[in-house]
Amino acid sequence: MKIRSLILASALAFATSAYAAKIPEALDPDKDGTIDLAEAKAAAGALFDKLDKDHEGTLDIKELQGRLSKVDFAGADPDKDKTLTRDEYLAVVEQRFKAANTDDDGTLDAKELNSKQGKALKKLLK
Ligand SMILES: [Ca+2]
Ligand SMILES: [Ca+2]
Ligand SMILES: [Ca+2]
Repeated sequence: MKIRSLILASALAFATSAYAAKIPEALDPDKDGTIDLAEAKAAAGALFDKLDKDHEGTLDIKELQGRLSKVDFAGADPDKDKTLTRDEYLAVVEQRFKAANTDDDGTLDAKELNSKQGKALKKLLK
């Protein structure tokens, strides 16, 4: 009995820590365990600046370092000038955020963030 509850306790501790580890702190500054759209956009904006090495205020597909496929890039670049402005980049972020937020509650929890759509979003955040 004792061993059983010990195993249960450690399994629970493991599950809890795994859960906590799933939302990176950098993406969740208010530490409520979920990412809202403002947090996603703030992280995406910071990444945008980091990737924009020539400081032109735009990202080309090379600067994105594989974060968007060619097809996704073309879809994200409606004016077809082969670069993404910050607005174009954040529009993709918002689109992916909404796709990942399957329960439509305005935030992404760890489970949503680790879904296929959530992972696609994460690529644009860090
Ligand atoms: Ca949060
Ligand atoms: Ca463009
Ligand atoms: Ca949600």
